[in-house]
Amino acid sequence: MKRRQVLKRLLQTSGGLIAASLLPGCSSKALGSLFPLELLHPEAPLPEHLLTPLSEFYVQTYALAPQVDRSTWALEIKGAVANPLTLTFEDILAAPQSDFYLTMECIGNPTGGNLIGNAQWTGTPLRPFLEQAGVKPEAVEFALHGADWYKTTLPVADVMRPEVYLVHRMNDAPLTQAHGYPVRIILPGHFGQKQPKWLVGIEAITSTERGFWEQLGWSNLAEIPTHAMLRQIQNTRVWSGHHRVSLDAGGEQDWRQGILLAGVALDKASPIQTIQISTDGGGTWDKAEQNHPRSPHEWTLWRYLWQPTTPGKYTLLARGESGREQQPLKDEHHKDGSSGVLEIQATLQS
Ligand SMILES: Nc1nc2c(c(=O)[nH]1)N[C@H]1C(S)=C(S)[C@@H](COP(=O)(O)O)O[C@H]1N2
Ligand SMILES: [Mo]
Repeated sequence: MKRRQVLKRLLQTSGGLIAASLLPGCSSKALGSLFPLELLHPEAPLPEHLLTPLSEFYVQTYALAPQVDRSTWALEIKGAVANPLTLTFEDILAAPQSDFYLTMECIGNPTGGNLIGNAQWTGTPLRPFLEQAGVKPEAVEFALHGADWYKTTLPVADVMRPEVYLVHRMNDAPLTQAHGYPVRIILPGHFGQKQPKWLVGIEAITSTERGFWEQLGWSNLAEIPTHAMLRQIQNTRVWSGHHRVSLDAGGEQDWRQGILLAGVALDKASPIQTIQISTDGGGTWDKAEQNHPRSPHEWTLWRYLWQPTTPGKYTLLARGESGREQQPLKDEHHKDGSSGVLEIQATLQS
């Protein structure tokens, strides 16, 4: 069977939603297939963007989500600054607005896990406000504060980057309470813990401090390593390092018709150059097809058509490479974010 026919067949047999795959301690929402397979039609290029619907976007909050009133909300820029500022929501709206795509991931996401989502965000750059406030030379870091008393810190230069935004919309709707209504900060290149929701304070500090998660041992910079994740095998959402799939011969999901593997890859700043796929536990590797998002902060989408000929047990791996680094096979430091290659066991029935 030709590649085109194979993919057509996959499209015909995988319309429905699959049952929920749950992470311990994670929200118990039913998850559909990551890639709507219509988007994988061989005649269509890989989509440019794949947005995570809000209904599937993970929520990670250490305490209860505070209820913040937009009309009384204020953001204080304070500490070691020449002119402390208090910004209202109207001040944020009056500044120039733009949209951008960015993938948010929790540092505690196990490789392949569901604590990751891609959204379109709307807001305004933070930098002009910091310039207006006049950061004093003795400032070394900013402490970022949420209305729930969440705190995290980053070096001054990192927070002064022009790509750091105050955002108030996500996927073209106002931020929901769970995602930080009315305003959160986005610091590209860092895991989610560096992006406080319900942002109420930006404080220039003159000695280094550690934030909430950082005091518990999680990485202080929390930069996103180069990592590719296999997320979907045919219409099954893959979600853990111990995931096993079994595929039948014959019937609707006949593996002899070809098996579609698909996933995402991300790095803190460098475009993903290749995603290598192995179906023999790392013995041989083959390049996946991928898209090339304009922003390195949006996940790269990839797919690979695997055409095995013999039944048996296989170990599937996906390994990403950016201009910066090649993804390690094993995780070294779990509290720096999971970066090791996910091993998926696939059994092909005879
Ligand atoms: N104020 C506040 N901001 C926060 C958190 C929090 O608990 N409180 N959790 C952080 C963590 S650990 C992550 S991974 C992201 C998750 O963002 P999301 O819930 O919008 O997906 O928010 C970050 N911002
Ligand atoms: Mo997180």
